[in-house]
Amino acid sequence: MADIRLIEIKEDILSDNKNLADEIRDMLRIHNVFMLNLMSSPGSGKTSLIVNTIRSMQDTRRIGVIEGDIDSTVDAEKVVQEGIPAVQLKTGGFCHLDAAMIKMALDEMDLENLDLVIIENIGNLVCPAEFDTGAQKNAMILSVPEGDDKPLKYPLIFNVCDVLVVNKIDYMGIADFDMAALKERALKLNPNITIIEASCKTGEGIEKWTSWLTEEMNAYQRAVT
Ligand SMILES: Nc1nc2c(ncn2[C@@H]2O[C@H](COP(=O)(O)OP(=O)(O)OP(=O)(O)O)[C@@H](O)[C@H]2O)c(=O)[nH]1
Ligand SMILES: [Mg+2]
Repeated sequence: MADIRLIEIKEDILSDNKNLADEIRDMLRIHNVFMLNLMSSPGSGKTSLIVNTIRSMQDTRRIGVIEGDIDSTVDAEKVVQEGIPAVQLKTGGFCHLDAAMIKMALDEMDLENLDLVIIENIGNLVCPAEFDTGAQKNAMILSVPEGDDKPLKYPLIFNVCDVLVVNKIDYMGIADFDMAALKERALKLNPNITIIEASCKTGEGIEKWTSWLTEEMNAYQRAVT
């Protein structure tokens, strides 16, 4: 089984986040690595989607994962069980990941032997959206039990994301969730956002998600080379 590298963040080292994020993108381009920043509330399904993605794509893409958590290594353990290298960033209270933290994690990774790095950001709909991590694309999950009103309450995260996965659609009919209203609200904030309905439990929509990711990676690689 792969090891978990553990980095404990002791202080907020944010100085010039945007410049460092751009430097990270330059570094990733040199190594031809695509990085995806995955954000959502606690429990909406980030780790589940990462595990599904690994299972669908690991035969064709070399994947690494950066796990961000205030404490614990439980999510990183789930990733290494899939045979995938993981770096755990323990933020010790910070509710977001910033470019400096991601740089520390990437320095621990063998970028020469990776095609895709997925960041599981801290479970939170507010702070993570404020920090550019250096990822090529931002993704978010909203799960059905959280409600269709979240774009009204947390607009920034919908603005900065390229794709929205509406997860736990197996709860439709149980939860009082208006999918059409959710889509209208999300698209009003961000007309370019791609919306994918999925369930990490039943597997519905996972192929659409991996197709989106594969297309983005292919477009990136065409631009890099
Ligand atoms: N019914 C159902 N349960 C799901 C689905 N996706 C995830 N879950 C469950 O939801 C719970 C939380 O999922 P995680 O993947 O750990 O969520 P997370 O976003 O990584 O959570 P944090 O890392 O704590 O922020 C787990 O019990 C999952 O099994 C889904 O599509 N349907
Ligand atoms: Mg998780």
